[in-house]
Amino acid sequence: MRTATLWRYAIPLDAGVVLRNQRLKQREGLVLRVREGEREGWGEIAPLPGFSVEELCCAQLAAETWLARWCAGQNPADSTLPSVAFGISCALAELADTLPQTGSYHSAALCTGDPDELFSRLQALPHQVAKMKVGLYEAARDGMLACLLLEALPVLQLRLDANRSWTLEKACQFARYIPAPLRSRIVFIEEPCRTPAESRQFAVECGMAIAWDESAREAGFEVTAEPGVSALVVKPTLTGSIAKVQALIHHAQQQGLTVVISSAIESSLALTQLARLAHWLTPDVLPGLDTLHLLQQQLQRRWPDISLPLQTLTEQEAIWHR
Ligand code: OSB
Ligand code: MG
Repeated sequence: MRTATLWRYAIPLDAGVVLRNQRLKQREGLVLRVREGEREGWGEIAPLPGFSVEELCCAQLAAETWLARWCAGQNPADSTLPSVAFGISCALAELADTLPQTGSYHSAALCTGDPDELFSRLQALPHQVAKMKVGLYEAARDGMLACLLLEALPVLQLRLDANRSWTLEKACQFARYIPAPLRSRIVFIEEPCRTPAESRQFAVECGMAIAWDESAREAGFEVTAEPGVSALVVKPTLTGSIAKVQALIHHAQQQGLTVVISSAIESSLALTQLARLAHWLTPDVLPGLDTLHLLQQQLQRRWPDISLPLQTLTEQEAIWHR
């Protein structure tokens, strides 16, 4: 017999989490548990406001419809809503024991905010790989800060993410602050410019490697080997089922791109599953999963060695059950 349960969660976020110009106060999502015989599997469905195409209410409806059919013995096609397809596929993969247990629990350290605090944090890193958001302030400030960090920490590798905020001129202005000998330690800049065309031009003209993130999710965008493009950032919650994520990763790797599995600020439940996916599908690359500290609680499962309090769902009322 098959059964399924859905819970809804809300986790307060750190005051400073700003996404696409909106301040997000709490992270909301759904958690599902499926059972068949003696086995069970868990998944999380958490569309990210400003990034996901679907909203939570539609995701809930789609999940209920899908799960009702599954409980009735059918095997429906993946939901067209990426967060729903991803969450359900995780739960089914656990049920079938096809998502390996070992996880990549070290990430590129996400740096936001205060340069002084940053410095001591980066020094203590086991891997000396950090990711810094750029494009929020003046390109000159970003350039000087990146340069300062690279000079102070001689083995530090930096991934930068501009979230499409620069014009080509601003991006080139940034690059001018980085002396040539330091540039090789900027592994890539994610989405430097407002359009993919400008980003490509920046990569070629300024000789800095770029990575695709939001562009790769746009209709009609083809992930291919191109001059100056070194990596693809994959956010499964914004992409779809594990099978779809796997196919995309395989394709990008065949094209010679580095694939970085990354978070869409999921709770510790999905984040640990992303760590397992990363260890399985991109074993040689540090994932971009350093977002747990933005949340004030963990959910249902713990991230190793993190002391944040744990919220458990099994003692809360479910919103749906079959
Ligand atoms: O632009 O990569 C982004 C998180 C939520 C939404 C968008 C982004 C992110 C991250 C995740 O930066 C952390 C990472 O990729 O290392
Ligand atoms: Mg990005």
